[in-house]
Amino acid sequence: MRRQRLSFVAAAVATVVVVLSGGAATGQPAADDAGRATAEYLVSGARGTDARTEVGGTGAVINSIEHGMLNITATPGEARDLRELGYRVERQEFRQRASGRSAMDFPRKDSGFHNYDEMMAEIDKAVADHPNLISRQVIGQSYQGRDILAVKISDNPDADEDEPEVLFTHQQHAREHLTVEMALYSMNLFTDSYGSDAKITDMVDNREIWIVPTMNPDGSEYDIETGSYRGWRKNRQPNSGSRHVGTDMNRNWAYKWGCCHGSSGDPSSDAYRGSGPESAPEVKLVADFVRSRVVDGVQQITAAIDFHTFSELVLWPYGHTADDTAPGLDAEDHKVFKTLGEQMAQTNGYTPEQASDLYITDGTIDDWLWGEQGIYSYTFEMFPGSGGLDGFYPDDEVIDRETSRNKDAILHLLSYADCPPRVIGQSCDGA
Ligand code: 0X9
Ligand code: CA
Ligand code: CA
Ligand code: CA
Ligand code: ZN
Repeated sequence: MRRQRLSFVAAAVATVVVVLSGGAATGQPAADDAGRATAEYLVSGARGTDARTEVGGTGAVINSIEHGMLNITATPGEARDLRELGYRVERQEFRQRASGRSAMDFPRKDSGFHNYDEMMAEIDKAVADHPNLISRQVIGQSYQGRDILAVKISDNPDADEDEPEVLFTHQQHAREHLTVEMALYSMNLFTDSYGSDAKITDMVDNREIWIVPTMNPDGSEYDIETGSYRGWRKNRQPNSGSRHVGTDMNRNWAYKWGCCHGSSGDPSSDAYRGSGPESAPEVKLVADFVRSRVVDGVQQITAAIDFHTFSELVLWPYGHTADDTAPGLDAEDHKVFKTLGEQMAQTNGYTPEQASDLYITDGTIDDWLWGEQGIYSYTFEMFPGSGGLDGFYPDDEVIDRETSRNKDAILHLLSYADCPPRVIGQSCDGA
């Protein structure tokens, strides 16, 4: 009791000192010393997809939708634009939890989450325990130089067998830490249950599973480094000509980049699309990795899930248009996406819908994976179903339940990876 109180006071004093010295040194508002150009707001009066797309069109990021109320993160300028459009915009106070713990790690009460080093250690251990089932490769470095991995799970993992390949990507958005736990869960599931669970054994034998456990290690470490969560979303790449740091990686992919008012051109925005497609090194290296899976002119990866939090959704392309079909996505493709998406949602209780039913986005990974690579790609928004910025920081007690919740969905996608159109009774022969 006594110890706890003392450490709390020490942490509070340390915080004050940091804020004061930072502000004095840079002459900038305290909010920016924490790296946050944006704040949390509640927006009312935005009912329906068109209104949400208008809200998103200002560059504000929509965190959740509840009874016509939107929880957003926005810059002061974006909040002003929204008020000018006639919306009611109310500032929310994002309460960060005190940690009583050293820097560069999660608060003690959330120690079940893995920081970057802990994630790497967990992967190294899995490789050491199951060298015949996992191999890991470094596919490049983040802006700040951290290794970004692709973990491959298959029997004969060091051989490139002629099997359908499936890609799981995680944590494009820094604060979506539960998605890293999702990656570690999948990795451990496929290796630990190999040989005892028939379905898993079958998938490991007959598929090649690629897991990129984090795409945004710099942002993730930045989000937790003070012991209090920052609510950070973007990467940590500086923007020339601006004091605002970071690109929203899920607006930076090279398919219809910046096409459709589904991202922002302002570096201060949380939905900043970057200076050009693939300008974020982390996006480019994962895109290069995906391109490297084209063998003899055929993309080996047939299906993919990009994991995010939160809202409990299964989303499919396109996000850049409200239409069900568009160039490159015909009625049949739509039916495959919808059928498989609804079946996966049946298993985890998420809500299935086209990505643009939420709001229009451009430059997202799923549009690129389908539009450029022909990969049946989904976005999963994990637990919780609703909430404000605190929705990004669930207690670590939920990790087991909310990662294993997706076991059947990922197995379902894997089982159709030989020919996703099979789900609507079509064959892929001679394709
Ligand atoms: O805005 C996003 O990138 C995703 N939501 S999040 O709260 N995790 O940031 C939703 C993307 C939806 N659109 C597509 N998947 N295309
Ligand atoms: Ca930890
Ligand atoms: Ca292969
Ligand atoms: Ca095999
Ligand atoms: Zn996200």
